[in-house]
Amino acid sequence: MKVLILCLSVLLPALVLADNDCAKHRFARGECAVLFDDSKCGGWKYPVKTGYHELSFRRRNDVESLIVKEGCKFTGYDHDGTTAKERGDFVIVDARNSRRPEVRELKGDKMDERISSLQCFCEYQGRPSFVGK
Ligand SMILES: [Ca+2]
Ligand SMILES: [Ca+2]
Repeated sequence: MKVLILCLSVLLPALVLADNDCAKHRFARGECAVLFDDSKCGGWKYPVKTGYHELSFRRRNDVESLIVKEGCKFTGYDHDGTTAKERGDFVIVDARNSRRPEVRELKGDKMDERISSLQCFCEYQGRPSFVGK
């Protein structure tokens, strides 16, 4: 029993912390989004900068959750490719109108563990956007 209590007192705070990991990330300059191996921002963590990127063999078809910086828009694609058609299915997380990073769990989404390439860009913040000009 004593061992069990000891285990719980060690494990419980760790679980609570893991749950909050998504909100805790501080974006470095130029970072647009962060990809995670597991749900709730668990497992390996891979920050991506703005632009188009193809994931390495180790990271492709493995992303289960991600966060997108406020003011930015993320698109994750099923395949590598130079055209949208080649890249196939995709998932969009649009945080351009957000004041906080947008957390997305991919569980239940068709793109769960399927992202192989991605595109991410940010708009300037604190300025009016001229969408539709
Ligand atoms: Ca995974
Ligand atoms: Ca894929």
